[in-house]
Parts: sequence; C-alpha cells; structure tokens
Amino acid sequence: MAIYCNQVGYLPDGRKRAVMTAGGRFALIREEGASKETVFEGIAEDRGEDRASGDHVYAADFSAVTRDGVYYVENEAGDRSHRFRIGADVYHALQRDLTKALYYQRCGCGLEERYAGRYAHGRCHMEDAALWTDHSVMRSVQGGWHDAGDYGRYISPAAVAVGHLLYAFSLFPESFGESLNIPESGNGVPDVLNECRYELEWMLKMQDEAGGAYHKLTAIRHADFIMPEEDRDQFYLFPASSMATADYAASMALASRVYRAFDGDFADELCDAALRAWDWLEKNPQYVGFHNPEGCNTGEYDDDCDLDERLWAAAELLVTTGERKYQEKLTQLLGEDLTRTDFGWTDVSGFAALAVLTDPAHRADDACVQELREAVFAEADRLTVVAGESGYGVAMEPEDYVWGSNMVVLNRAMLLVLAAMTADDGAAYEQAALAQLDYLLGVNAVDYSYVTGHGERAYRHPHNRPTECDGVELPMPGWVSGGPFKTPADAVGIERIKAGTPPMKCYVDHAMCYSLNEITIYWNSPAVFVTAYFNRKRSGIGQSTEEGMTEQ
Ligand code: 9MR
Ligand code: ZN
Repeated sequence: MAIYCNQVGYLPDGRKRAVMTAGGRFALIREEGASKETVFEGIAEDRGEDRASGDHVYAADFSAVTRDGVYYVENEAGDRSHRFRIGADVYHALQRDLTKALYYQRCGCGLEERYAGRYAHGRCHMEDAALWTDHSVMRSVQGGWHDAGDYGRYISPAAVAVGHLLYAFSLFPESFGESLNIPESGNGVPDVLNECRYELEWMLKMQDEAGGAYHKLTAIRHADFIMPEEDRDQFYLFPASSMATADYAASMALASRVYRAFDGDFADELCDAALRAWDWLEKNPQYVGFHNPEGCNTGEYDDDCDLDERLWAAAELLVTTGERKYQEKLTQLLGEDLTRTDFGWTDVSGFAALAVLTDPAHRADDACVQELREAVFAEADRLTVVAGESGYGVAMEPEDYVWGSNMVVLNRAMLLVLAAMTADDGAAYEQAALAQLDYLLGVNAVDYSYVTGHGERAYRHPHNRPTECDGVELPMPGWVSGGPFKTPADAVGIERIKAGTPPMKCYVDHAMCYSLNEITIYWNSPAVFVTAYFNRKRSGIGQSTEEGMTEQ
C-alpha cells in the first residue's frame, strides 16, 4: 500500500492532496523534533481507476491544514508517506536549484569550485567549429549551455529554454531576488538574466551571414561517457532551418525587451539579430527543414511545420517594435490550422499567446487578442477536466506520456498559469497548475520526486555525462528528469519495462535510460516558470498580483 505525496511540500493556501492505493481513514501527523502530533484526520475519497497508471486510487485531502511545519500522512494500516513541508517558501530552494542547474551546463568555460563546488570541471569545447557545408571554413562559436546529457547545442531548444526563463522573470520579477552564486552574481543584474545572457551571447554567434540561425552545433556522434573537457571531437555548424531561425528571431526579440532596462547596447544587438533573422524568414517563406545527414546521431530536433515558430516570431516582433507588418503576419498565421497553446520545442505557439496576452502596451489587434484568449481558455478548460479525471490530478491522458513527458506536464502547467493570470477568477486554473507540481514532486505512481536533490525519494541517476563521470556520488541538485515514456527507446528501459506497463509507470531511475531519465535545459526552464509563479508575493491562490502583468 502506497501513499504518494508532494515530497517537497505544499503551499499553505493551496490544495493539499496525497494519493493512496487503498481507501479508509488517514491521518496527517506533524513532527517537531521527537514529538509527533496528529493534526488532522479524514476519510480518503474513492477516485476510482486511474487510466494512466492502472491504479485504483483514493485522495487524502488535508487542505484545511495551513500551519508551517514538517508532516507525513499515515493510513489505518500504519503505512506512511514520505515527509514533506507546509510553508509559503516550500518552492524557494527548488526554484533556485532549477535555475542554477543551467550554470552547470555552461560550455566554453571552466566551472570554478567557488561556484560549482564538487561539480567543478575544466574548460570544454574550446576549438572552432567547421561549417557542415564546407569543412574548410571554421567559426568561433564557443559558449552556451550543453543541451542535455549530451554536449550538443541546438538553437530551437535554446530559444525555448530562454523563452520560458525570460517570461518567468518578466512576469514574476519578485521571485528572482536570490543569488545563484554564479560568476556574475552581485553585478546588479538579477542572476537569472546573468545566466540567460550566457546562452544569448552564444546565440548571437549562431547566425549566418544571411541572417539564418544554424540549426545546431554538434559533433557527428554523441560523445562517449567522458567529462566535457575530454571531448575533443570536431563540432560542426549545420545549415539554417526555418524553424530554428524563427525561434531565434522570437527569442532574440523577447530578450531585447527584457535586457533593455539593464544594458541598452546588448538590447540593441539582440534586436538587430532578431530583425536579421526575420529578414531571412521573409526571404525564405517556404519551410526549410533539417534532417541529420547519414551517419549523424546527435539531436535532430526536426519538425515538419514551421508555422508556429513563425507565429511566435511575429508576435514577439510585434510586441518589441509595434510595427504593423508583424500584426499582418500574425493575423495571417492565426488563419492557419495551428495550435495556440504549446510551449515545447516542436510547438511554440503558446509563446505567441503569452507575448500578446501579457503585453503591457496591448499592441496586438483586438481580434487577435480575443482569438488567443479564447484558445488559452479552451485548452485550460480541457486540461482542468483531464486533471480532474486523473486519479493523480495530472493533466495528462495515457497517450501523452511521450519522451520527456515531464515537459508536457510542465508546459501544461504554464498554460494553466497563463489562464489563471488572464481570467477574472483564476483560482481553479491555479489549483490545477499546482497539482502538476504535486505530480512532478511525488504524487505519481512510481513514488519519485522527478527533481534531483528535492524530496525524500528524489531520483538519483539522471542520464547526464558529467554526472556519470565526475566521481561525485550525488547528481547536481535541481535537475528535472524526462520522466515516464510509454514506449521506452533505450536498451535498459526496453529490458526493464514489461510490455503492457501503464504509461505513468514506464520509468526507471537509471543513468543509461536516455529516453526516460535524461535532463535537458528545456525541461528545467518551464519548471522555473511554474515555481516562480507560485513564489511571487501574493495574497492567496487565485489572486494574481498587479505587478505580474505590467512592465518592469
Ligand atoms: O527531447 C527529444 C525527444 O522529444 C525526441 O523524441 C528524441 C529523439 O529524437 O530526442 C529528444 O531530444 C534529445 C536530443 O535529440 C539530444 N539532446 C537530448 C535530448 C533529450 O533526450
Ligand atoms: Zn562544452
């Protein structure tokens, strides 16, 4: 019999639920030193069969308890949940570590011990890269973040990660006061922007003469399990795609607005890069795809549709410049058969909604605003129903457990947050968003917190090359796992997970499980957005602060 809880903790004013696989009475026990006190008792609600896990589940609701402290849930049989906290600050250290994790991905520099502690390592990937189309042409493109457990660097994932982070900062700035202890800390700029700038400076180097963004910068094959500074493989710049270039235009335009208040020259440079990328898109109105050449096994990040990326670019450039031509493009693209609510690397349409609906100057046409609002509410309503029907409160159908399913969970939480911020009464959306964090942090059928170092039973073996090679027992804290995948694609996962295993249980905490347990920059970044939302100063669930919606 299991009792699954949010192992990190619950907000005093949020809904608090644990999920049990047997019914009956439960008790909430408060621990203080050696003393244990039963502070709440209830009868678990029968939630029936949960489709994604195959479990019959019961919800133990203890929302009534709001007092700070350390607790656990116990059932009639004496089974206990992991320990967790209740407190207004339960997600503070989590948000900090989720953000700091990106520092550990820095490429083209060494990680010094005073910032990286025992995860310090030497400078990596300092050699120039060759153009894939002409190996005799070399370019200096050092910098940026390693994408994931591999050492490649890819434009669409970079743009999306920076997008999540910059929106998190610009909408919830008061959640970003804490120092990350990175080299730039104390320079007067919030550390999340210092960290993003490391990626943006690299992105500035990733534009070709015509304004296109190189699709990726990788070797031909993924490196062996070696430290990054030991990887001496030749890296190549692969040709621009329309998807990468549109993501690039969008993220650079967004960044130019955010950095304007801190560094005007840098903002100008970003804006200029965005405009040159837009120019490339205008000259290349047809889809320009990317496929790995024969023999290349590094990330492909292919996508058969570039319209959502163009939509995002049009929205960001409209909000950045106010120019009519971007509105026209936005209107035209909204006439296409596109989603409007996704925040992943294949589908970035939700960013267009985010840009338009949170624009303090309301630059977009009313019709466009109306259309995006409706799309956001329709999807948020659908997700709220899906989450309500899930025994675990997660806004996922069984078929949604794809490679990197935790990204889907977090992107949906972002959409619910956007709905909460846009609605007159956002309380229900906000509670649904919070339930997604519960799932990530332990209210799931495998009893793991999917963030390293956070929770009594946090997963410990991310597929991440430095983690396997650095000789340190524990991984860096703050990494989101890709999570369950209904059709595992790596050898260990295929071997360990029996056919017919329910999707939510298709997970193994094993370092070789790259399709189940890798880390990526763009799986952490939406978690930063969601935790930053819940870490902002607020008077209660459902009450967005005014600052959230206005410009710095
Ligand atoms: O996240 C990507 C996933 O959606 C794809 O199905 C998978 C296979 O192409 O690739 C994943 O992306 C990986 C990328 O190719 C290389 N860096 C690590 C990424 C996460 O596993
Ligand atoms: Zn590197």
